[in-house]
Amino acid sequence: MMARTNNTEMPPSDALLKVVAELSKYPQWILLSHEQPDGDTLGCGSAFYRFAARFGKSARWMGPDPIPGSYAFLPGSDRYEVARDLSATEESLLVFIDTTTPERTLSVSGLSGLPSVNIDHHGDNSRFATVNLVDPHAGATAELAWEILRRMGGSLSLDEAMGLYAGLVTDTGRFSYSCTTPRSHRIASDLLERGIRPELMDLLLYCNLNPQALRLRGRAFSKLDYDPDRGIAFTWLSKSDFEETGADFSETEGLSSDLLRIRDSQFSALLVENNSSVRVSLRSRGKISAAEVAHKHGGGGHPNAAGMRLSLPIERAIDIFREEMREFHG
Ligand SMILES: [Mn+2]
Repeated sequence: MMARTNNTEMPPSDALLKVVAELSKYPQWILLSHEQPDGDTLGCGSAFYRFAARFGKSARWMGPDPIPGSYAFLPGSDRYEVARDLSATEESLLVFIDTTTPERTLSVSGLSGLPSVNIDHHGDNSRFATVNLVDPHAGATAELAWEILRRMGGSLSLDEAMGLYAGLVTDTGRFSYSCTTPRSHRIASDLLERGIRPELMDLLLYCNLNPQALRLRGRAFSKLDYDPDRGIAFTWLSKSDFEETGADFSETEGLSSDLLRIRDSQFSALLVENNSSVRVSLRSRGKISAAEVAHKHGGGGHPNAAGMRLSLPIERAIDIFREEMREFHG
């Protein structure tokens, strides 16, 4: 477990000040969220986007995949642009948000020659931008975004606070993961001072499922394969599970974490058939590194939560994964 030494009174890092200077210098920001966007990349994007308007900057907010319906409440999400590629100029600043590598968002032509900042908390971030603010001790990129915006413009508006709170709550697992620090709670406290109502945010973020989503979960739970000796939970969803329940792909969110609600469980894997590949979500309590398993298959993430995509038929992916799990040592 990482040391919980971060707090809001820490002196700002050079990288943080450089990001603030870059954002102040450029009149246009291009805010980039990652593929299959989550609450953190979208919440921060939303906060930066709304802040830009208040701060006299023009901004675009973009990503390769649409915003899931459950995050449509985020301020500015109606202006989000879905694109696969982008040609930018030197007049605008590219702002990569919560993005481990540039490949995780839309492809920017001539990226290496363009001004860019990279704001992230993934330890395996490839530090690809001209200025890199990568802090693996941050529970969410939203914590870094809060530090940046606070230094740029004093107190935050309620709209901006909403985005940051959404990022903070979702990436810390409602303040339950080991990445949650005193700093996470101090930032949450500040956001509550800005007018955030936690019960309302909980409704928006977590009480938004439809019956199809619950039926889909039922399918995944009923196929559960559990190894009590090593605490490994494993299940999968195939195309027919989606067709027969009417649920869609985004409705698997949170499912792999639910598998770890089994007493004494250590590790979970959820395989989901998606078009011609299989998306794998891994969750761990720490004995087995989810990131290590994901890296072996070209994926990435944190020790406690990681993922990858296998270009295999689902049946084959299940076999391979079962085999591999026999070799895991917790
Ligand atoms: Mn994040």
